[in-house]
Amino acid sequence: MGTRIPGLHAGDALIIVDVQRDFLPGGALAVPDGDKVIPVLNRYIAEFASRNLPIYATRDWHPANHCSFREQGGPWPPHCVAETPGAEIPTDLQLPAGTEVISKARTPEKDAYSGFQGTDLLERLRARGCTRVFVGGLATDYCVKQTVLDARANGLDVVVLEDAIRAVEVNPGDGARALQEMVARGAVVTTIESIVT
Ligand code: VGL
Ligand code: ZN
Repeated sequence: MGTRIPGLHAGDALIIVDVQRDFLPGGALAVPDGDKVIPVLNRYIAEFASRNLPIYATRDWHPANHCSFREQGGPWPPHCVAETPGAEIPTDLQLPAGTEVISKARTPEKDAYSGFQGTDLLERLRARGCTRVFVGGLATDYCVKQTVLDARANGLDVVVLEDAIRAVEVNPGDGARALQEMVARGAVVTTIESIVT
């Protein structure tokens, strides 16, 4: 159950992490039930958009020879190669005009699970006066987790959208452990029912 949180207000932002074709069923690195986050995220998007609150969408945007790919000795099959269909954000995710897309892990040598790593996401949030971020997307145990932990490390209040995240679960329980870690670092957990009144 989500903690009851105050209503949305100025200073809040929505961060949608890595909802991309390769992380959805049928994709190169499919997250189990990854597609289930989309209708729920669309509800969060509608709430933020109707209040003119900023929305950010991060995306994995790898070169074809990225270090996280198995061919290069990394842990993952090739996925989210920049400019390919697998890297696309599916059109059924209803991102409004004005959504800011943040591309990450764009160089061969470095991986970046966090939307803050090697990007200007923090500067963009500060420029818009954002002090609290609501985070959902894929995957709970990798990019969602690292984005949340970095947001906390940067002094932002964080609300994790428990009903709009799914885990890879390389090891069973990784998703639950990741959520515990986020909460231990001060993130609050919520669901859409706590926001839509
Ligand atoms: C991710 C594995 C590899 C993620 C990205 O978005 O969670 N996971 N690259
Ligand atoms: Zn990746």
